[in-house]
Amino acid sequence: MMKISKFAAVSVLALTTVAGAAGAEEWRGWAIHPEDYPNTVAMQAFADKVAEVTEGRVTPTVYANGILGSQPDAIEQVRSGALAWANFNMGPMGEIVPATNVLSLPFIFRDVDQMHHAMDGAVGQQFSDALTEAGIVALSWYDSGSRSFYNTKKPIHSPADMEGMKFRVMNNDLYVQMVDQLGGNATPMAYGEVYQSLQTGVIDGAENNYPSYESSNHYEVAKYYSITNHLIIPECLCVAASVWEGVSDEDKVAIKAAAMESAQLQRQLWAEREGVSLEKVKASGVEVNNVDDPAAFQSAMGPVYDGFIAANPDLAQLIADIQATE
Ligand code: GTR
Repeated sequence: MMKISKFAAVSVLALTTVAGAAGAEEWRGWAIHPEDYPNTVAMQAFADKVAEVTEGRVTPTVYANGILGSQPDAIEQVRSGALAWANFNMGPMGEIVPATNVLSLPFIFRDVDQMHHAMDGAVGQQFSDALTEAGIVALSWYDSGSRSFYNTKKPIHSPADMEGMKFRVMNNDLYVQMVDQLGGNATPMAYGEVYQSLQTGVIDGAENNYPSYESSNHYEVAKYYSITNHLIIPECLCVAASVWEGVSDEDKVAIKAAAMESAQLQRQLWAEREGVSLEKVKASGVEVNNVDDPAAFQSAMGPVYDGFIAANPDLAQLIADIQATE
């Protein structure tokens, strides 16, 4: 089901769940990455497992490569129930579920381990609750490493090097503020448009983790990757709340277990892929550099935090909870 023509994908776009001949319910799933990407592989493993444990009552399918639309559009489609399930990054989710913006604050997590501890415990539950209220049920959390800046012009060593450069960011005003504070110019843009925009000079750079930088082929046109690790954003394996409500209690337990297993697999594949992607981009001539003073990037974020807390005083505790996580 993962290989599908654009025409076929579009023609089924409006159908969330389709009752099959034997009464099986098809769950159409949105995936932004290619078939061999850790997230997509883990989604397919989830799909296979769910079909097995529900004895075909639920048969999730995976539409890879963002063929069913951009991430902001897909989020809306899952909310409305037009799509049954997806793997979403929490970045573009902030515009819809304000609490998830906390996960888009630059340097909110010390490292990926801390992110896992937080998301797998009580903190993660708070985000799940906020998502459920917006019509999206997070069944488990995937890894997305940490994001750094890359560009077509030169290595970035300090924020001053970003002066005057135009960077694509995901759809969230916090990222615009982040790039502003670093001295660059931000352009929110869909993931699928970045390659061409880098190639034609519409933008000078973007930011992402190694696997996305590599699998999207952005490294072919933006040859400088500077390690800032400014964002560590978890991703969910999510189901439309309206679809989830229709599942029996027994199947819910089995599907939730399959989602936890899928997340374990994703994290393992992720760890492997990060190294593979880094080697691949380096071998192709990409210059990867450490920045001179990582703290200079972090301290520039003061106004972003101040503005955020002033506008969202109710989220200050959640920020504190994350910062207090081991
Ligand atoms: C990737 C993430 C995608 C998408 C993309 C982007 O790392 O897995 O869901 O958010 O980044 O930059 O748009």
